[in-house]
Amino acid sequence: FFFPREQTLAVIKPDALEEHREEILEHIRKGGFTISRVKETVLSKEMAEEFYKEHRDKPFFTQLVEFMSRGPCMLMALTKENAVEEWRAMMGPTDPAQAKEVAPDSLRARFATDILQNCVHGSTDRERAAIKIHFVFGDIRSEGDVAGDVQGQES
Ligand code: DGI
Repeated sequence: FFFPREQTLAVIKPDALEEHREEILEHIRKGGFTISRVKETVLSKEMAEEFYKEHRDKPFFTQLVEFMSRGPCMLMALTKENAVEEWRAMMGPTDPAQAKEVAPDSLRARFATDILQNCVHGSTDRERAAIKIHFVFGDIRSEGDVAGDVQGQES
């Protein structure tokens, strides 16, 4: 039978990919997410600007783009029931200082450097998740993608 499952776009950012890749991937698996698509790449400045374009008027936009394009990111489509909300919960609040207060087990509490270099990204709603998954993976399987468990996405 068809069991609808939700997808979100998750990113392990350059600060964390170097140091905490295995621990974060372990959290993702233990949290019951399926990694349906994955791509490891260095974002160009242009891609980072497009990815975070809703923040283009913020004072930290230039820093954010520099940081996101400074080294390899791991970009993933995560599939699970209620994936958007559950991945945001696993990430914790944007600022790791706040994360340590309110969500000490979250990824940002444990692995983020500061409010800018905060180790992971996750979509805030289903519509944005769909847009970002399309932006990152498009319709064509590119090199570096793996075929994962895509149960629940078909028909
Ligand atoms: O969805 P989030 O990543 O939790 O947060 P967001 O969409 O408000 O911001 C996107 C990213 O921009 C965030 O992960 C890190 C950076 N950022 C957000 N607020 C600040 C910030 N960077 C600095 N330097 N200062 C901020 O206040």
